[in-house]
Amino acid sequence: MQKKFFITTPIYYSNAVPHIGNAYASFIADTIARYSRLSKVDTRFSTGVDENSQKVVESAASTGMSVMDYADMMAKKHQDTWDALDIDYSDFIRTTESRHRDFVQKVLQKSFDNGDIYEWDYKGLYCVGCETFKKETDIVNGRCADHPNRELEQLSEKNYFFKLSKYQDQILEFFEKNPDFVKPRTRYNEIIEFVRGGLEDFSISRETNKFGIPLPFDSTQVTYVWYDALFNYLTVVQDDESKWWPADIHVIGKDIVKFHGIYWLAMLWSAGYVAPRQLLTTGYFTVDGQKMSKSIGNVIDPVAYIGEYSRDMLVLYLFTAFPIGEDGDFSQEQAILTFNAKLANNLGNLLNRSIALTLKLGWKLEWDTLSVWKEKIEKYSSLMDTQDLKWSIDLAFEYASEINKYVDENTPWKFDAEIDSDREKLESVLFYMIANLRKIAIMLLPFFDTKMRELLSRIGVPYDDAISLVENLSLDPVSFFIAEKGEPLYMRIGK
Ligand code: ME8
Repeated sequence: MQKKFFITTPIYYSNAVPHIGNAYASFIADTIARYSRLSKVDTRFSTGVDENSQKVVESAASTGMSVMDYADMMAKKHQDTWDALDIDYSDFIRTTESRHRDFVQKVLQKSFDNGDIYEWDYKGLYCVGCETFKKETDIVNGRCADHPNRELEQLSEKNYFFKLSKYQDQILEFFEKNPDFVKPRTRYNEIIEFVRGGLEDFSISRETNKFGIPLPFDSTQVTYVWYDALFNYLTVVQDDESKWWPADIHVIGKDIVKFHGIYWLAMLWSAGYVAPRQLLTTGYFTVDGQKMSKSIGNVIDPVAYIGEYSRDMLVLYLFTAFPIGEDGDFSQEQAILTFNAKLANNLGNLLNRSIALTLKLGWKLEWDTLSVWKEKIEKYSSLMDTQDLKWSIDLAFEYASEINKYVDENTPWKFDAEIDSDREKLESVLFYMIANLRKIAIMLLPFFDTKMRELLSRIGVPYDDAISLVENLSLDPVSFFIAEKGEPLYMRIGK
């Protein structure tokens, strides 16, 4: 069997430019995809924009542009954002593309032909914010609990419905057989509980909306945005579906786990496809203790943020502040403290010390034995293989602290390079420092690619892209050289 890995982000609504919450999901997928590529696995990583939404139609109207002109402009802004953030995706999908329309019409027809889609006159309260019908229990003071600034719309129209209820038992059985399908476990349990409560068929078309994919069996209706959006994950791999499907990981926020854990499975089975392998569900974070919102004015633009600080600072903080799956808070003060403590001081210090001592000895260092940190390598790769990114990063920085501590205890600056016995001790301490620094940099490569490659080349052991990351980690080079002192790798922020 061919070894491949296919990971996706949600496709983001294109009525606004991506904010830091969207960037969070993309950084996670990007890091996992980079690790997979560095592990020499054939990797595909897709992202894109969700365009057939009423929100996009409304935003276009407010700018006075045509919907398509607006969608073109916004798709470009999304792509520019991901490029600026160095998100190394392989596919970018727009749901207005003809390849997507053709594919969605094909799967709709399949489900229609096998009797899973039927017509019904429907009345209900619709929230454009969520792009779903709301039940009485979801409504607070006449408004959707998640979008209190929007009026709910009373819709009464002919709709086509998808027989979700038919799949209830199959979904439960699938969950029982696949205990790791949804991570973290709390979300997995939530879905099971929801499904046990009973599944209702849902509407998959709109009569009044004009922007969207026409149903192949009734062109007076357009496809419900969530039905079309989920299928983006299959549209992107139409060039070689049998190789890439099922997707290995869908990275999604906790807000959309029901769509992916319930609707998506039934829609796939109905159209003759197998389920994806895993949903990696992220928590939501607040900014300085408050929900991100335009009215509060605390929505962080990730591009402006990395312009002022750096991508590495943003990734470091987003990944270490809270583990994937948990809710957290983005505190600007903590972001700076974390950056200074871990990248500028801990790692930066180890590099500075290694360089300074090597220069004292001469630029080249050779050694032939080294106690290998085997258990650290094993722990690191098992954490990366289970996408525990926080613990992997933390492990690398704990490792750096240990090496700094070792240096403090061995006081290599006290040795006199002119005395033979001292020189030998100095060489041994230095070799140990640099050999381990090299391993730390390799562990951090999927997170901070550019700077870690720079670090490795500054200690004279560039990364060997012909072999896997773990092989690079396990090999111990016999020589290092440091030609010059250079600028600090990371400049401390503030005093
Ligand atoms: O839901 N904290 O798109 P969307 C963490 N188009 N993550 C956050 C966040 C926060 N405060 N806010 C948003 C859609 N996110 C649909 C998806 S997929 C077939 C269709 C992230 O633009 C989180 O990953 O509203 C969430 O799922 C995603 O942004 C929603 O982006």
